[in-house]
Amino acid sequence: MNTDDLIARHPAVWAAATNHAFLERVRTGTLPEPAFRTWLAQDYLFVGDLLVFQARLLARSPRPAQAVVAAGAGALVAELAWFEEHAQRLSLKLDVPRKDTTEAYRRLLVRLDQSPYPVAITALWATERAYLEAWSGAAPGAAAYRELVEHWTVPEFAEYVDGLRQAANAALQRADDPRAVEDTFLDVARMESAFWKMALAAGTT
Ligand code: HMH
Repeated sequence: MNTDDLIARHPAVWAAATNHAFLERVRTGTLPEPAFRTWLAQDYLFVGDLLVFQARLLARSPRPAQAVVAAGAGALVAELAWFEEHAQRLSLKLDVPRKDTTEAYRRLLVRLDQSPYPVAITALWATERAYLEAWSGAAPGAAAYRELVEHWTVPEFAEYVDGLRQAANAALQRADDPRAVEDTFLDVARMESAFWKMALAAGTT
């Protein structure tokens, strides 16, 4: 099994993770302001949680994967600063509680600390691959969101995701529990769609 197989075997779950009304509204400029603000604050919390997970993953990454995992962790640190700048511009508070979905995603990441390395690196790839596809579908995006869309559609981000794909596929050659890999892939994909749903719901209630 490799990363392509995971997506190919679960087209509906993957489509739900990467296409959502939230993104369509980013594309057309019809996203309610509270939905955007909720997404920004909750994704900031998520990125902090992802950094914790990724730092731990780096500690147990095999030598060939260290560069991509470390570079990604560094990029997440920069991304936190980027979120902080956006929040400041919008006078948005970032020290808000995690909503249920953000908390559930955090717990999934904590659980992955205990998972075999092939499961964890494949989950990281899936998380980032989902964002690349999701934002690519919203491109170029309405003027207000263009900078945001660009952040996850620049060639550097696509190259990073490809590096993760290679690291995951190298690990999957030796994965002794393909079922656990697949289950975790599905968990990540379902968290991704739940995250869009959570953000949009905040703007429509
Ligand atoms: C929910 N998934 C979510 N947020 C992100 N920022 C990424 C993936 C990519 O880092």
